[in-house]
Amino acid sequence: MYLTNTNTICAIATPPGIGAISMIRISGNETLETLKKITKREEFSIRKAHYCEIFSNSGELLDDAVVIYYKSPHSYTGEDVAEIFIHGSSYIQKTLLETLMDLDLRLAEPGEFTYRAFINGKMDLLQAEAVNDLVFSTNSKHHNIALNQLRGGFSKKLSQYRDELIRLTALLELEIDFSEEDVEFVSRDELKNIIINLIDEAQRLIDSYRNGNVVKRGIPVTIIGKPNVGKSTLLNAILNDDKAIVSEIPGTTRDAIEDQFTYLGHTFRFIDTAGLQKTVDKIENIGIERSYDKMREAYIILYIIDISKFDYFQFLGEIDELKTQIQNFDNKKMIIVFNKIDLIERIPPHIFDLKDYEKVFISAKRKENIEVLLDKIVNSIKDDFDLETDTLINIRHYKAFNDIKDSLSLALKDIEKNMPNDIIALDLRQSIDSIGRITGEIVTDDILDHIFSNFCIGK
Ligand SMILES: Nc1nc2c(ncn2[C@@H]2O[C@H](COP(=O)(O)OP(=O)(O)OP(=O)(O)O)[C@@H](O)[C@H]2O)c(=O)[nH]1
Ligand SMILES: [Mg+2]
Repeated sequence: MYLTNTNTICAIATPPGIGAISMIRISGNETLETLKKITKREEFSIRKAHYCEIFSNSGELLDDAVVIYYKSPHSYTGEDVAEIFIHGSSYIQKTLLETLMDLDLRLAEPGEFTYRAFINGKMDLLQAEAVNDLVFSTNSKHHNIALNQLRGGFSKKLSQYRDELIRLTALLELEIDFSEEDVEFVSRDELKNIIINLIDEAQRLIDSYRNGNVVKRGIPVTIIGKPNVGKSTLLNAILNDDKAIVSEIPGTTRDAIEDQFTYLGHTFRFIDTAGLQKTVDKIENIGIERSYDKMREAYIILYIIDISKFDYFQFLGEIDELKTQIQNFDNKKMIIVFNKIDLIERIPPHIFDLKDYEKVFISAKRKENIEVLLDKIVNSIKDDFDLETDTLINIRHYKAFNDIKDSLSLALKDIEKNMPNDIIALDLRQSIDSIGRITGEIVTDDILDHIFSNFCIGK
């Protein structure tokens, strides 16, 4: 999209709308000239705050602003950059952007500033992706992983991994040059051991993606139960929003509805589902199939029961039914949520016979004990998501590490089959290429387009 484009670009970097302050960013060769024109000021020191008047193209005094000028290459993009802090009125923002465009600046595409930083060697692709992760992080774990990646912690590790592969490949290729003399620069056993260690490390990273992705997208908590027990009311109570339709008619929710919610530093994805019942209604049945899918996806299941209608033996039957539907049901964490406690005078018999289950008593409608439930959810995950900072959180990296593992496994097999050095070196070279795809040394334009188009404008 913007690959060959070298215009000077501009964008509002702060969130859209009205605010106390708004920041407009400029990057490219025309930055300094543009600043002079809009401020009617001749001198700008580098990386100093300047209090300036800003004029529109028609000469109208638009605002008093603070301007910072960064000279290439010491800037975010590596180009000349300016940051203009204006009052956050929509009129000022709009008029200043129009003025900049009249001066032949172009509106930046999403992620274009970071794209330029990547092209100009200010960061590798992994770090550029981490910028986006950092911007979108909603909890400390996702934030820590993204920050480590942005600051190059993971890139450094990758480059050590890559150096080791390059060293091995070079030794193998050197042996080819000396093939007449039958020398061995690295013993086959040593080679095998190093490759096994590298495969183990790749596998550890591949495995880390499962929890890394959960932390990034939110830990899935699926709300299930019979129709009309108050599942949607509970979702709304947790989100403090009228996200899901609630009614006294059983079968109100037809399709799964979900939203993120962060509590005590954990981001959860709460999923409300269609009530489980036997029905001939075709649409409702599709919804119920989806409820099962969402249960399979769940890390935690909230099983909602209308306490005023609780029936012990019916409940045991329902759990048996779920076990037949959900393969690894016993491995999931489940909390039984007895809802509508406002309707009863005393706890029905048999409830305390359910000793093996975590239980909470709430009134979703009156928003009673919602925090007790949330605390139980947080307690149930214990330290499952205390992740290493080099956890994979990006599917692109996950796929690349699978490729790395595959080519290293092939190398191992080829060594065992006593294949010639050049074949083994080829396997190793393939894994080196896969690392290059992560850091962006080998990358196609469409991959770059895809990565940067998910960014915010102005970043
Ligand atoms: N008294 C009382 N009524 C509740 C409570 N929670 C929900 N309700 C009522 O129960 C009825 C059903 O609530 P919903 O949240 O739509 O139930 P649901 O489980 O989502 O139902 P389906 O979508 O049909 O599966 C509504 O009339 C709610 O107002 C509660 O804590 N106390
Ligand atoms: Mg519902």
